[in-house]
Formats: sequence, structure tokens, C-alpha cells
Amino acid sequence: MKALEGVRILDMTHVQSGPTCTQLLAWFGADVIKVERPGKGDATRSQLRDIPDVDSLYFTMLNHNKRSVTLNTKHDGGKAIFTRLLETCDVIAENFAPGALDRMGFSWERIQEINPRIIYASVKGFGPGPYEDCKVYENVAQCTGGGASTTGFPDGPPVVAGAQIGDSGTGLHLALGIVTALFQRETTGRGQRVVCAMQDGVLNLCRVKLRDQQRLTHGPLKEYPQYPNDTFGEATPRAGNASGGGQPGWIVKCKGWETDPDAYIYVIAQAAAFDGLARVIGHEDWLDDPDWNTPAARLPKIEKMFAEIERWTKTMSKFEVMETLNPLNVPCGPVLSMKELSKEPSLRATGTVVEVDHPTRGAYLSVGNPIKLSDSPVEVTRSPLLGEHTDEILRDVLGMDEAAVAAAKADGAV
Ligand code: CAO
Repeated sequence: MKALEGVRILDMTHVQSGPTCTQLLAWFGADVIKVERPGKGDATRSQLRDIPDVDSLYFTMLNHNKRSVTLNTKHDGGKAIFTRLLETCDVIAENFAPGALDRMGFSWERIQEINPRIIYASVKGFGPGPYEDCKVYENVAQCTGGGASTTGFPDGPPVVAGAQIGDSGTGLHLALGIVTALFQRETTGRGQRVVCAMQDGVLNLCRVKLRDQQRLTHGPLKEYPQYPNDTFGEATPRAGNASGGGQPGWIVKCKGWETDPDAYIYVIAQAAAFDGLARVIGHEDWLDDPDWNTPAARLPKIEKMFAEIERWTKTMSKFEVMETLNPLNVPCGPVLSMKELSKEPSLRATGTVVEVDHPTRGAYLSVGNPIKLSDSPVEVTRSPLLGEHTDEILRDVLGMDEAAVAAAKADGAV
């Protein structure tokens, strides 16, 4: 038994933000029916292809455990089938450009008429306001949600993160909105509208930077590299690799950094573990020196302190540094490349990295469900081929007979 068994989701999502949400719900046991345009499907099927004529990794890694039905929702026959699917589903999820579903004739009011218990969940770029009609992709959201202005080095331009906080981050927010709405339906008997804007999702993940914006009005941000030698402007600045939590931290080089772009480790020089750190890097002298032996004394010399730490870390591999510092309770973590993560045995053992077989592409690696539930095991299965389950869904979910299925096909509805 899986947590969301019995929940059926009409999945109109495409690209990344929406599909990450419905993929999670599928992993928790929901029956996710992905509706795709006949002949074309989700645009990501053909984007960034690595093998000709085969569904891309972009698509396969975001659409596991789903069924695919092709349906033209702008065609009268297709609309009739879509209406019947709305009647049988618990959730409809979509992330089209603003107003797309309304233009098809399915406003929230109309959807509620069709099925008052349905939850209608959407990702949009922006919430109501000046930009509500804009189309939005990942990096636009990172820029408009505060991620880019606070990422990068103080003397460089704004930088976007590799982590897809706009797309996958908002998909996560939407998934929580959907299960919360399902929970509330248990008492109200009604569905509801769930909307997550990517700008809001990114800003939520940048919460501590808005904290710093307000702290800035009361004085300099002492944990930022700008303190005490540089000046602060009016907005939360970029902090490079400084640790956001008030404990000095930085990324330092390890052995091999000259040729390996990932031979680095993050080290936090936490006050509680400072003695051990100072000793291991050969600076026992700091322990009795009032210029070094308190966090306040070290604060103006953080750059020098990390230069000294780095002199030591450069003599060892990032894994050796990790092994040496962990017993000393010094928080640290090697910068792991995607190559290293893909081979990490512990991630394979927990199902966070999985190998999945696919009929046309063969075996590929994917990220499995990062959320582990003890009573709801996850088996990651491959993404569907375009329209692979069209007949099955029309027959088994909607009860259409062979003649009706054939007629819908001949008509161009599916
Ligand atoms: N049958 C018939 N028509 C269909 C269909 C189907 N099964 N599925 C989709 N369509 C139609 C839509 O109705 C829409 O038609 P109209 O423009 O006439 O309303 C059209 O296909 C294209 O949809 P779109 O505008 O959403 O797609 P796009 O490629 O132009 O834009 C995106 C993509 C992502 C920018 C836009 O969908 C968007 O802003 N979404 C919200 C924010 C979001 O999720 N962004 C993250 C994307 S991941 O990086």
C-alpha cells in the first residue's frame, strides 16, 4: 500500500516545474495520467536530445511512474473526453502559460461545475500583479525571486544557481499544496484552487536574504565577507561562499585543485570546534593568542584564517580532509561533482540515485524520490512513451468500448 493510492491526477504539466510535482505524487502512489498533445507531446521529449528519435533525459527523468494519454483539448471530441477525465480525477495539475486552460474553455468555475471535489493546482511565473501574464522559465524565476541578486561574489555579476529552485523548487511547493488540499477535502468534501508562483517559491527559499535586508537597516552584516573592510549598499549583497548561518565558512582548495575543478571542500570554522581545527592545521599558537582565540577577534581576519586553513587542505584530497575533520566535529563537506554523485554507493543503496530501463533508450540514471516514507515504498519505473496508455485509459478509466475508442481516434480527438 502506498500513501496516495486511490488518488487520481489529471496531469496537464509540461517542461520541468509541473512534472516534478506530479512525479513526486506518482512516487507516493497516485495514478498520474499525463495528458499530451497528439503527435507532439511534452516539448521536453525532444529537447536536449542525446540520442536521435528517443525521448530525452530531460523528459524521462521528470516523468517516471506516469501514464500518457494523447488528447487534443482544443477539439470538441477531445474536450468531451477531457470533461469525463475531470469527472473521475481528484486533482488536475497544470503549468501552462497564464490563461491557457481558460482559453480551452475550462475555467476554475467550469471545472468546479464538472467536479466540485477536484483540486485544481497550477504553477505560474508570477502571482497577481504587473507580471501575472508573463511566461517564465527557471532562470527568470531565480532573477525575479531574489536568488540571483544574492548569489555570486561581491565584485561580480548576479549568478543563477545550478539547483533548479525555480522549477523543481516550485514543483515541491505545489506538491505540498496538493496533498494539503486533499487532506482538507476529507473534512469539507470540496476541492479547491492551489496556485504556486515561481517568484514566490524562489523568494520563500531565499527567506534568510530578506531577513538580512532588514538586519542591514540596523548595521553591517558581520558574517558577510564585506565586513569589516568593505562597505554595504542598500540591498542584501552577494556573499560569495560565506556561510549564511552566522558561523564563518568558506570553500577552500584541496590537493589536485590545479587540474580538478571540483577539488574543493567547504569548511565551517565553528567556535565550538575551533581548538581542534587550529591544532590540526598547525596553529596551536592561535589558542592562547587574544588576537585569534575568540570569534570576535577572528572576525576581521576571516580571509587570513581561511587562507591558513587552505594551506593545510591543499596538502590532502577533499576526502582525506573530510575524514580528518569529522572526528574533530568540524562541519565540512567536499564539493562533489555529478560524476562522483552518480557513482556514490550510499545514494544507490537508498534509491536516491537509481538506474532505470527504457525500451528505446536502454538503461539510464535518474534521481529517485528524495523523500523517504517508511510505510510507502517507492519503485521508480520508466516514463511513458507518447500516448502509450491512450487506449487503456479511455477503456479502463472512462469505460469506452473499442468502437468509441476507434471513433475518437478517427475524429482526431486523441
Ligand atoms: N491539446 C491542445 N492544445 C494543447 C494541449 C493539448 N493536449 N496541451 C497544451 N496545449 C496548448 C495550450 O493550450 C497553449 O495554447 P494557447 O497558447 O492557444 O493557449 C499551447 O499549447 C502552449 O502552451 P504554453 O503557452 O503553456 O507553452 P509555451 O511553450 O509557449 O510556454 C512556458 C512554456 C513554460 C513558458 C509556459 O507554459 C509558462 O510560463 N508556464 C508557467 C510557468 C512555468 O511553469 N514555467 C516553468 C517551465 S519549466 O522551465
